[in-house]
Amino acid sequence: MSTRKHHLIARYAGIPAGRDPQLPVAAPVGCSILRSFLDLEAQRLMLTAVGRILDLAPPFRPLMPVSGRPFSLKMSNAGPLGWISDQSGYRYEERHPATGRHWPPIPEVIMEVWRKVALYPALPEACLINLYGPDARLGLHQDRDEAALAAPVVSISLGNAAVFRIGGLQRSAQTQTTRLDSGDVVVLGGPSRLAFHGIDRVLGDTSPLPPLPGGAARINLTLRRVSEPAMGSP
Ligand code: MD3
Ligand code: FE
Repeated sequence: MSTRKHHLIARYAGIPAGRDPQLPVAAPVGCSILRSFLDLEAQRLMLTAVGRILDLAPPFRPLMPVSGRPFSLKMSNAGPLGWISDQSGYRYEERHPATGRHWPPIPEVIMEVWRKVALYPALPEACLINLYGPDARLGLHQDRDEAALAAPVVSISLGNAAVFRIGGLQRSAQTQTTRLDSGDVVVLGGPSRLAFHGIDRVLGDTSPLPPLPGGAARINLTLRRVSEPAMGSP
């Protein structure tokens, strides 16, 4: 059986998915790294779709709540809800902060990844698009602005590789790093859903793809279910 299939079955059964061979320490249960999940053709299709989203919903630089310090990366979103951050806080909004328009829909090529790996009975409402320049990073944080914490977060990496850091459920827990390459998909379900994580750095000249939209060195998509699905809804 392929490693990929093994991870999915283990997660579905609610048992630990074995140690990822590239992680020195066991990752939090529910974290599955599906390396090379997308082939080059699928990655190119996805990039085209992301380019269209960015034409309609241009990348913006979020600000840290309170301090107003800018993030080193830029963001945009697709879907009925988009995640934004400014001096008044983090939240999901139906509209782009600069254009005032609704976010474009999540493209089918991206939805398809969720259907294959999320094993969750509702579709994602937000596709957050993180655009990294060569020197951008993302500090250690938890993703907990979603009511639907039983839904996994699904991450898709495109472009240059990056050093991904993951820890435990408390900021003080031990952390470890692994490399995420273009085409890798990470599923963060179960206990790992609330694990602290971040991106230490982008690794130059590691992209197998043509230049990325928005001039980014790396793009990460995260698919998120935000609201609890209504009982019995598909
Ligand atoms: C672990 N993005 O958008 S993706 C984020 O590569 C975010 O841009 C990073 O962290 C990136 O919030 C990391 C992998 C990832 C995504 C969501 C998670 C790991 C996660 C949620 C919970 C635990
Ligand atoms: Fe995150």
